[in-house]
Amino acid sequence: VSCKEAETTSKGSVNYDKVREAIVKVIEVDDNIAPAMLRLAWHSSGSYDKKTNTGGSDGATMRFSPEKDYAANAGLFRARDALEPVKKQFPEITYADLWTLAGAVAVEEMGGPKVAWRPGRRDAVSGQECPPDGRLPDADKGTLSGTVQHIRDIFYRMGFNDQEIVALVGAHAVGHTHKQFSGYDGPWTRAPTTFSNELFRELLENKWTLRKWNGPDMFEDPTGEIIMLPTDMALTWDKEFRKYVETYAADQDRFFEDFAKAFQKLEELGVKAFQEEAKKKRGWFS
Ligand code: DDH
Repeated sequence: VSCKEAETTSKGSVNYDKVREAIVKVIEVDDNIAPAMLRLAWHSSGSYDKKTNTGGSDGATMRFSPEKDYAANAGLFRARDALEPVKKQFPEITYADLWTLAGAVAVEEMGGPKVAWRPGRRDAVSGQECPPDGRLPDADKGTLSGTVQHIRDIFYRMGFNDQEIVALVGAHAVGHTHKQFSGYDGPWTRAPTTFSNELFRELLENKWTLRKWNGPDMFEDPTGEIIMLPTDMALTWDKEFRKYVETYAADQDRFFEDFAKAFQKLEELGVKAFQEEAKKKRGWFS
């Protein structure tokens, strides 16, 4: 079986507005699932490598081992499982389209910007196409310079610049870290189901200290109620990153606009159908 034949693509007449409504219903049952959906979309897309044009949301390979068992993806079964009834209800949509659409819908439902989204991703049929482990960022590389360099290595590999990196990490305004999944513990903001520029404001407005505990190094505010990962703090310690932290802390509209663009780009990295369409548009093959 050739690669082409082994793939499945969203067929014909999926009513994507109806799929959106079904995703919203899932979020209405438990709004803590929205941040997990956003993270599922990010982790399925963020495995992209520009040089080899591999990884990314196309294929929805996180359904398979080894990718679903990578440490970075711990806990994402919550979002995958929550979306399973939607897939059952609309069997023609691919998982790859469903997961990325759910990311966009989650952002919107939490009060964030509208993220442009289009269908066309295919589903792989086995784990053979899984990207290698290690393509998603670690939250800590031991030193400030090592951590800053790591963030750039990971996101430049996907094709992002410093401004886009800071905008994307603004997603940590929502959701929690979970001791049982990542070893970290707590939310970044006091409104973890509201998409806003609050991550940037909290980063700049608090005095952050290392939490004294026997878990991994992380930072907490004076109340100990909200937290930052070393990679989040690094955005304020690096001069280039900090510029954008300050811009977004002062201007939520600008953050929303830049996040929506960067997130759409993230969700479309490496999608073969979109790449072919872009080539045709350039006229080389017509
Ligand atoms: Fe993240 N993230 N993330 N993150 N992330 C975690 C949770 C969530 C890093 C590490 C962690 C992005 C970037 C980074 C979300 C969205 C995004 C957790 C906790 C860790 C650890 C997981 C757990 O315990 O359940 C690191 C490191 C980076 C980095 O850039 C260096 C980006 C770019 C996004 C995005 O969406 C664009 C969301 C949402 C969550 C909350 C999930 C939940 O279940 O709640």
